[in-house]
Amino acid sequence: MFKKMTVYMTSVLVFCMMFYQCAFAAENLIQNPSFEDINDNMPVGWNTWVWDYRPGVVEFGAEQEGSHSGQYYVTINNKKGRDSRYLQEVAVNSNSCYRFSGWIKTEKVGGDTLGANLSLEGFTAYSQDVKGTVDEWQYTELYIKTGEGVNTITLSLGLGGYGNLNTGKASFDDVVLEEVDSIPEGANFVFVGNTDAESEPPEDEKKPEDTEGKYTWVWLAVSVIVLATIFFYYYKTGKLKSTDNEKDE
Ligand SMILES: [Ca+2]
Repeated sequence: MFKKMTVYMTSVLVFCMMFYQCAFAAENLIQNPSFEDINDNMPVGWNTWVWDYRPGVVEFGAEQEGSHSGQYYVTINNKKGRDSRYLQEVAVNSNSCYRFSGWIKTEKVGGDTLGANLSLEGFTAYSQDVKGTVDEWQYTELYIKTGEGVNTITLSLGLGGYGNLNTGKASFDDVVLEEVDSIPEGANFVFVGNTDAESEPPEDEKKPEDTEGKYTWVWLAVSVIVLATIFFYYYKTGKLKSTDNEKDE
């Protein structure tokens, strides 16, 4: 009987945990984020942009050997100093926080100016950039906060940046845009919206609230109540007593 009850209680706990995981798992908002959907050597869902475009100066394309995951990743090869990017417009919620992350490696990227990075089109805030020749995939991220009335943002995977023209080759794989509850203290972030709000962060940002944490407590409380009810039922019907006797034997 005691064994039966333990199994039942464990099942209830596991169910609660699984429900929590499914209900609150973050969703990647990017289309074709690992670049596995390739058409004519270009990633589906992404556009390209080059400052001072001239034929043959910049090569965009998909490669297969040494991906971070899956079969493909994408590259930018600047043969002359350029600001070159893959761009994708993504729908977002206003007054929300996001984490934009991805993996980058480089070949012979100039060290004197901005290297390969993640950013947003139209903004001069960048993720930690990667320069020189770096064979191992490097994780990099940039937090984003959207203001009132902001419905879309345009993600940029770039080599160089505004006023930062660079040469060499940059590779990108496994980019993720996910909504987060708050921006970690001291994290690099870009505010999209009314610039007045940028100097005076909204109230919820000054006191970041861990809503995910709150949900965890709700589910823990529910689990405890369910378990307590079962326990009480067994105690009341006297089954628990016989269970203890069985255990003692
Ligand atoms: Ca991939």
